[in-house]
Amino acid sequence: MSADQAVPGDQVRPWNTLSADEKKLFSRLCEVYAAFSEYTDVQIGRIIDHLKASGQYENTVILYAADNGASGEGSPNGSVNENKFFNGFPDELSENMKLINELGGPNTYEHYPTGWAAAFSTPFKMFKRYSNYSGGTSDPLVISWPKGIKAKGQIRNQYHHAVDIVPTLLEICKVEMPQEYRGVKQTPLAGVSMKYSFDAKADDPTQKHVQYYTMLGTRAIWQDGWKAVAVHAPLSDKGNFDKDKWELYHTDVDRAESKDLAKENPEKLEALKKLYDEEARKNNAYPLDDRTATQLLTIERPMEEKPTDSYTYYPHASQVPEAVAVNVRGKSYKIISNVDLSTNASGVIFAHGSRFGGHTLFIKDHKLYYVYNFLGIKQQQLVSGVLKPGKYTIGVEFAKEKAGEHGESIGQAKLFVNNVEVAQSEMTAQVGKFTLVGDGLCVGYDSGDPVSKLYTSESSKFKGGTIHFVTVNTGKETYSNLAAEAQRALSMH
Ligand SMILES: [Ca+2]
Repeated sequence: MSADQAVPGDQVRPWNTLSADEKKLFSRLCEVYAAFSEYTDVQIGRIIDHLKASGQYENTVILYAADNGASGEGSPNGSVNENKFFNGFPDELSENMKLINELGGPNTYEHYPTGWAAAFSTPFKMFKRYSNYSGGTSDPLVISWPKGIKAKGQIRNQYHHAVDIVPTLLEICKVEMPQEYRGVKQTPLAGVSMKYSFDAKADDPTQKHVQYYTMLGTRAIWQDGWKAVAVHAPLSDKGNFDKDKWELYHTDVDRAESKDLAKENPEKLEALKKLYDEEARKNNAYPLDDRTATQLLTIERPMEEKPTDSYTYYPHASQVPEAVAVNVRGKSYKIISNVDLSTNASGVIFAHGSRFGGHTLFIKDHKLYYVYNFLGIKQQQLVSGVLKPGKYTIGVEFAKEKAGEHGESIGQAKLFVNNVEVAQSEMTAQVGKFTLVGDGLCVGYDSGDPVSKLYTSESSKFKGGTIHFVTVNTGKETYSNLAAEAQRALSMH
């Protein structure tokens, strides 16, 4: 991919340019992935064993495939925390080296470097997210159905796509796709059945004629053995789709898409570009969207309730999923809580996230702590003096001052007890989410994985007192005014 299109995070570092330490780290990341694949395979074997033992194996259709090409989300140096990718924050080799002996364990959320993704996708170009090239989309598909398929251990080369799986299953089951279900008109199936291939020869012609591809700003179209590809990197935020250069491949004879024939066949290319537009309109593929991962993941979603800059949470409730919790990403914010501490008060007052990123306000050894865990890289900590038993208004203020080199928030954090500042420090905060899924916002405990190493899941449960509420405010009101209001509420209890 040309330099003006390429994305730095998707670059591959050539093996012969790596240091001995780097080779050791990169090898280990790959070994852990291999172990994960083997483990997964063994677990699927258990399902097969059960199907055999229960007499269901012969008449069960099993389709075995990955969901895309090898993943290139591990950065050129590999990652010990994939959430860095989703925060637009690069991996540091020295940080990763520190964790080499922990890879594959609970302390890492690892991902192998882009070089392995390129190697695993060979002979195809690029990797996951690049829907334009086969390295992003091609996977082996194994189909097993002992009662219905005579052939055993054979290969079929007919061109097909994941959208062809449902039509295949419907044909096997002799079921017709309803045009309407419970009064709702159904979107017509995009694919064609692959069932004919069970009895076909390896190189018999495919019964598929057209397939479009699109994802994250990338696009391509295949028709009867030819494929047109727009050269555009996913998540690149470069836009200008009308200026994309197109390539042309004769996939019937060049399955690896290695020889660009655009210059020799300009008419063919133009016809395929036109066909892409038709298929994209038919399949709702527009608009093309190449916004970055951080941009996509931090889109404000429409909500039922009116927009507000103040959220109040109470104890004894389920965790609140990040998508509907207060959004402090890239902003200044205040957290204020009224608590009643007895002699042995301890545990989490407020927490959101995990060891891979999050923030938490808690009591330990009679002191108030605020820890902001920036992407698992650094645990930034503010701590008070000893708090005697009693009623308190406690809280934190983070005032964002600027954006750092990678867009992260940099500012001052202050810890307060009864509206008096007890600690202050510079702090770096995330602009992306704390987690992709799970580990929501909690009051009175830290769900799933703990944000701070200073407590465990078990000891995170608040005891020895009462949490009245926790308010998170992202508005303009000063900390002092909000705390004064909370203190008045506390005096009435
Ligand atoms: Ca958690």
